[in-house]
Amino acid sequence: MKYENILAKNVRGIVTLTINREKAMNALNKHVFNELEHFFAVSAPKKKNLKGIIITGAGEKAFVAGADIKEFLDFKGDDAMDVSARGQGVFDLIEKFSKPVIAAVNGFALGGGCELAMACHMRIASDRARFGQPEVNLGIIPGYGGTQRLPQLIGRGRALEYLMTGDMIGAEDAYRMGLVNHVVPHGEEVKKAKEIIEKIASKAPIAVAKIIECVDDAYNGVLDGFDSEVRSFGAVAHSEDFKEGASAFVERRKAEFKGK
Ligand code: CO8
Repeated sequence: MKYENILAKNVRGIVTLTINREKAMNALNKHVFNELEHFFAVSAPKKKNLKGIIITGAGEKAFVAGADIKEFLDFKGDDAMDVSARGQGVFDLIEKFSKPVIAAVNGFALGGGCELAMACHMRIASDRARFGQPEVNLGIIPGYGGTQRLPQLIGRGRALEYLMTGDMIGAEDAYRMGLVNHVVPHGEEVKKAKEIIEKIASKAPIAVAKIIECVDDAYNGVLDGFDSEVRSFGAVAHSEDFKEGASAFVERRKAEFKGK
């Protein structure tokens, strides 16, 4: 598959994967999902001597500013559960990948972008990074695992606050809350991620793979919150408020929600 929305650069076994839609703040459209899926399911597992993968965003401003809101406008509510489940499936490939995957967060990581970063095994933030799940401003809820992974990382109370207010989290606060592993001066996030991957590459690969597997099992085994998220997402995606929220964003006006 020829990638057009992501760039994959392999330097001595560390692949830097750049989401490459700078003009749209690297928003995740269906093509990005297709390419990410192909990369993690087909291309990366075949790479010999792969040490790890770094995911970052093109340009200076955004890691990924969310799912592509413009794609939602001709979206039929009936497709919503499929879209949510598909996004979760692609992010699960990242979470379950047997080598370290690190998000180098170079700017806004909002909505699906925050969810992508949280699906990675670790997050390195530029001091300019800003995180958040602003879906509530659009009249929907996170659909790619955000209601599950945010509480796992920062705790239930804080996660509920950020999910319900849609407020953004700055890099230092993200560090204090455990959302990111390190904060570095802007522009040094990929370098820091490489240092960590090089260190892990010196450890036993099967042990590393098992650590990833065991940690994931602990989080994903007991309650199936992900299923519940898919059902709830399907329900909110039928609402008038979702159409209003997405239209208001594109028209650059304040949304007027009706609770319908
Ligand atoms: N989708 C599409 N385009 C976007 C997005 C996005 N998420 N974010 C930014 N863009 C575009 C803008 O429309 C603009 O394009 P244009 O120049 O053609 O008008 C360009 O990127 C630059 O954006 P701004 O002019 O807005 O730049 P600012 O620096 O003023 O603001 C922000 C940057 C704060 C990042 C702002 O763009 C913003 O708030 N973006 C939206 C953030 C957001 O709400 N993200 C959540 C999206 S919903 C989501 O991710 C749901 C996940 C689950 C979905 C399941 C699907 C069924």
